Amino acid sequence: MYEQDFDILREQVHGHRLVYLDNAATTQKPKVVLDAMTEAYTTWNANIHRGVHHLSQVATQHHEQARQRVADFIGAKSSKEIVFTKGTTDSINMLAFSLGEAMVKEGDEIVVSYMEHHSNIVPWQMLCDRKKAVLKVIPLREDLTLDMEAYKALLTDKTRLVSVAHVSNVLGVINPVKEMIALAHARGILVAVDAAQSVPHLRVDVQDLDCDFLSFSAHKIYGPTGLGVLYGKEEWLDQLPPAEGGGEMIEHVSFDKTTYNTLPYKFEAGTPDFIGSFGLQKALDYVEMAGRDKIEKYEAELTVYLENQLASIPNVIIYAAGQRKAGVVSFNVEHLHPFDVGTLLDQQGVAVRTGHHCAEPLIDKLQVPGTLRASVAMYNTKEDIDALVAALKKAIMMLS
Ligand code: C6P
Repeated sequence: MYEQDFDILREQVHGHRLVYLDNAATTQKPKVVLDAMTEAYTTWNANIHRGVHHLSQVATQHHEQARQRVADFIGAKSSKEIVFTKGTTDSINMLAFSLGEAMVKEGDEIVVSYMEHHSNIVPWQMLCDRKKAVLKVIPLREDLTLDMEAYKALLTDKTRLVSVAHVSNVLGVINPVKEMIALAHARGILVAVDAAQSVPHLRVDVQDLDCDFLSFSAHKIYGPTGLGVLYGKEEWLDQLPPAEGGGEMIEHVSFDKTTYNTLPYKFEAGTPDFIGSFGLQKALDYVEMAGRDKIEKYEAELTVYLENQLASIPNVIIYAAGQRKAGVVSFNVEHLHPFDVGTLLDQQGVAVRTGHHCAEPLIDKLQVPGTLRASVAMYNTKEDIDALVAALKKAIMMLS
């Protein structure tokens, strides 16, 4: 559905219709988002929160409306809890620095899982190095879901924070974050959710989940690149120090003492991406207009169709087969290198991702050089999946 709103989907690649199945890496942008950003640059571009002049006030209004839009979209109590960042990676780095300064000391523990993206591993490793804290890892079961018994055992008096992906960018599996949050909270432990792969596919409500922090990227939900969101409960954001200094994040500056701005501005040093936030607002409007429940149901069906069609091809191995997934399926072909298969798919116009998907610990665990990963968005169709399957059969024939 809605493929007519995405001009890029009419492009040809190597003489074939583009079949874009790399949406977990980034989604394409609908015309309304592109037009809105052009309109912003051509009619009201001016720096925000700074000028008394008309354009600056219009731009400021749009940026703050976008913040409210994001708050409503993820069910935050207040727009003060929405910090604009450069993306999920930036959100998690900012949180790791800030929370580390305020709440982590030598010997404390941070818990992540085995299926995390590097963005939800490395910032915590860096924090642990800085503070002499310890990183603990939730293992996976045979079926590649989180070992919840092991998770419970990892929560101790030393645990300061759990940071976990809602949806794995490699396996597509949906982790039981609500249950994990309740278990952590029962011991007074904070939880951060990496929602980069869930917000685009599932109705995520931060108050329902009761997460303390949550991150996602605009570019994975039909919005522009270079913009992301860090949600934090007001009571925690209030207690954390800013991660970066500069304009915008201050109240008063003097060489004797600088005081910081109120929430969320104390976390937004420098000129924010106010054109990007307008694009994200339009992207979220677009998703809402299409119907979030309708999209979730459609993509869930498409993902099952994708997995079943791939599984019907001899020698195709599906990872976390049969698990409920959100838009992502990883697979390999026995005895074939994923790069070779991916290259032959590309030559037939089919875009999938190959490699370790920035989740090397998980890929090492699977004992493979990488996987092929197909990921769907609201504009993909069963015809796209059929095209992938036909191209894959041809690639296997050529390589065998
Ligand atoms: N995953 C993928 O192809 P950024 O790059 O900051 O927008 O998002 C980082 C990130 C964090 N967590 C998860 C679960 C992710 O999937 C990603 C981005 C892309 O899988 C690019 S590596």
